Amino acid sequence: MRLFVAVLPPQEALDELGAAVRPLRAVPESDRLTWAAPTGWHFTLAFLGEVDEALLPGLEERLARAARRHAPYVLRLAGGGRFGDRVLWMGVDGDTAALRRLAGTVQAAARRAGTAVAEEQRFHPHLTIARNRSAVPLRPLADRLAPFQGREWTAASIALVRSHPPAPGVPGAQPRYEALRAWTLGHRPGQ
Ligand code: 2AM
Repeated sequence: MRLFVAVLPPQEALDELGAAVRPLRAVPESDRLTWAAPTGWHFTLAFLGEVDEALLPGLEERLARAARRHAPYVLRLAGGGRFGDRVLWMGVDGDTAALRRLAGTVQAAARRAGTAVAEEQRFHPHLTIARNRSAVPLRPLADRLAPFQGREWTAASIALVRSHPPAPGVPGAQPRYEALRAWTLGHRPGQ
């Protein structure tokens, strides 16, 4: 199964972003982009790719341990941007050093559990808003999202998410994300 570990922003933060993104959908030609469903918006900490089901118990144990070693930290959605003309995204502000450390721990945990976790050259936390396979320029959209500053929220958990691939041959079809498990940061049972 195709898995990744993510930070899932709270609904209020996603609603604010939704309100900022909605007007962009009215920009001419924006219907040629593939807009990620807001219900699946997330920040990926580690992309694990295809994982053998047999590795799941060990992976879950190591992710639980990784979560226990980190304290909750404060983030806000802020500063939209783009990867060339391929991806339109929202960035993150606040204790990004804590986010980066958490991503490092989660990636190491996934590696030790035997998954082929993607080696990050440079961790670039981003929440994908739209993907682009057309010639529509993303710059005007990214420029409109660049000043966005959402409210602060406390990131207090990590989630193991399964990505169900989209139906083949359906243009614009999207993967469906299913959160399998979540672990609270710094949480120790019985304390
Ligand atoms: P993206 O949004 O930039 O595409 C589920 O696919 C999540 O894993 C998405 O956040 C996606 O990032 C990320 N992802 C997919 N393939 C990846 C890869 N090869 N390396 C790193 N992250 C990947």
